[in-house]
Amino acid sequence: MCMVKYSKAIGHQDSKCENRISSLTADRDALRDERYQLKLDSINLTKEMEVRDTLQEEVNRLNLNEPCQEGWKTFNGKCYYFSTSGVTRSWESSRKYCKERGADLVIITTKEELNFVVQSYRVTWIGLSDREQENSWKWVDGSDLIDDGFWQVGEPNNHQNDEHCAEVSRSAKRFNDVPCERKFSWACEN
Ligand SMILES: [Ca+2]
Ligand SMILES: [Ca+2]
Ligand SMILES: [Ca+2]
Repeated sequence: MCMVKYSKAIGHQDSKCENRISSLTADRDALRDERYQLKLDSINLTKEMEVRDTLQEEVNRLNLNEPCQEGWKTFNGKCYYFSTSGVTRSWESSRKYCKERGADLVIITTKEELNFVVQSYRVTWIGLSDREQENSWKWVDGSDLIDDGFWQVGEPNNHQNDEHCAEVSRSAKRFNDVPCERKFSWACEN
């Protein structure tokens, strides 16, 4: 054990003790470095575990035959809800229904998805509107409508300056802008 001894000149530790102290200091620094490295390892490990869990959830979802909530349909790995036949809502109210279930109104980005959605109802609300800025059509996730090939001929026409929400119909298989307060069936996507 290192005892602090004083030589005749008071205040001078003996050199054996100094060596011991510097050795302990080095040990302490090494432990600090090690602890820091362990912390980094632990952070990385946590991140890796999070990624692994997410992937595992995705694998489970894909392996199951019923990957979506009860009553929802699967299409290309996404889940869709189609409102009960005969029940209709305004665009905003339809959207609220979807959001309360962790989803949003359907965003149609491919011809396949369009065909999948239009077969459900005569007229279905979709998550597309120009409510914020006239003729600037945006999906409910904030993305712009890039492919404008899905409008019916002559649409969107903003009839009577009061058409700011979009629907698709089974007959037209194309988008049309209509007043948002109208009541239609709706489709959610998650
Ligand atoms: Ca979609
Ligand atoms: Ca409009
Ligand atoms: Ca229209």
